[in-house]
Amino acid sequence: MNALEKDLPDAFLQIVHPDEIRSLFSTAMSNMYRTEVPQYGALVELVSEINAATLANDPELEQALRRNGELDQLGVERHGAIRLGTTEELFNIRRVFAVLGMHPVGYYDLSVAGVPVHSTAFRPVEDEALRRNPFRVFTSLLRLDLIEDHAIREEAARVLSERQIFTSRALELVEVFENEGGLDRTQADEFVREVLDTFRWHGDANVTLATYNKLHDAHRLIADVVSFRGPHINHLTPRTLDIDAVQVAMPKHGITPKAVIEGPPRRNCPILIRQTSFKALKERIEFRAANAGSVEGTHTARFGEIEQRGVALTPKGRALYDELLASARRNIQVDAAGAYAGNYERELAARFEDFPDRWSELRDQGLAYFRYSPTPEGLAAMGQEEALHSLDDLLGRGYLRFDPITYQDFLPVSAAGIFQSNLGMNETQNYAERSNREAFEKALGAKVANELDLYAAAQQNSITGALAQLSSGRQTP
Ligand code: OOG
Ligand code: NI
Repeated sequence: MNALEKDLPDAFLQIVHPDEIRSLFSTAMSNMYRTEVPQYGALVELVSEINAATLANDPELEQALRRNGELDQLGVERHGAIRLGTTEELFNIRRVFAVLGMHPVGYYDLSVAGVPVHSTAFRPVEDEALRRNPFRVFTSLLRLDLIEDHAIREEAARVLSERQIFTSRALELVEVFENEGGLDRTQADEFVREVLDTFRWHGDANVTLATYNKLHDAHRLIADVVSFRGPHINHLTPRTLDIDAVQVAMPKHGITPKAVIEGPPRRNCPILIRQTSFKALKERIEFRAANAGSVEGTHTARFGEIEQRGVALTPKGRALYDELLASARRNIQVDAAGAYAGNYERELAARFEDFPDRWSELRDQGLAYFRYSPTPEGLAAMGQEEALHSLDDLLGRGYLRFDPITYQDFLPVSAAGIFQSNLGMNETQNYAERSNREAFEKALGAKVANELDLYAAAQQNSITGALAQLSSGRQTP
């Protein structure tokens, strides 16, 4: 017990940190998904083999990950995705994720890609919390307002209004968290068990096969959200350090990946995020029968995905990324069956030759965010200098170094590609009505954070911290 803790009331001491509850939850979720979808387990093993080989071949990458505090968590790092049906579900999931130290960051409008949802990512936001466990959940809300058929909209809304996706104990514990400022050990363990239930797969549907088919014909996504008791986790995504190697190795392990990797091409300096997935599995479902008993059918929903994360881009870098990606996609479209995949990859690589591919260039041109830290030389020289110099000067003298800040978020075009692949969609039908961030935030009961602000703040904090370390013990001029 330290001096600070001595003065605190007993109850406070027993509170489990949200970062720890998140770790418990992420592990529990992974174990559950492993038993539910064995191919996920196979993919996790493949990724961990390839990560180990990549690190062994690239000591510089290993050092950078270590300095960023990302090495230890690499084996447990992942994101998941769920799709919700009602505004009330979104409101409550925000409260549930807050207990796990996860908050809504970013707004993604998927309607432009023909998927009737809008989304956010729940994730830790503080540097320290990200280092402890960066678990993220891409969370979508179905937009029934985009469905033209009035009868289907009504029916979907009615079915959804009858379900309760959280256990009453889970919601009680959320209230304890909100009122008391935390959960104790027993409550935290219980909370993880109760909340896990929300994300479980249900082999029995809420609706008859006829209703399912009707929903399915309107949009496969509506059937997936509406027909079940809860928002089953539809994938969990481990982080790989070499996505091309995993993509090539997948078929040898009996896993069939989608045709192309979403996001930027392979580069020396990875940017943003690259993702690929394997196709959703066809699973047996017991549908309700009109009178009594059940009728058997199938549903395709759950898949696997991997991601490789790179540096977070500034608004300027992101604009360049969006422009180059759009120009490649204008020229070559890949369909769900993978036609023209090779051409697309070549085109993408050619377009991205215009994107600087050295860390120093990315920094000098203000395209990416970096974390600054003092070098041993800088610390040794501490106090011997007359005055502190500019950032560039300190870098030039080798007193400071910089490492890329990892992108923690998602990309709308990539997310659309993942949706389309696992829903087996080909079309890019546009919904007339567009982005509706206000409605999303109203349902959520909070504003979503702007991810760019978070990266800018992380960079600035690192500069302030590094300069303080270099100058500690003497006056800053
Ligand atoms: C989510 C698809 C998007 C990602 O990583 O971009 C996604 C979903 O299919 O529900 O997971
Ligand atoms: Ni995903």
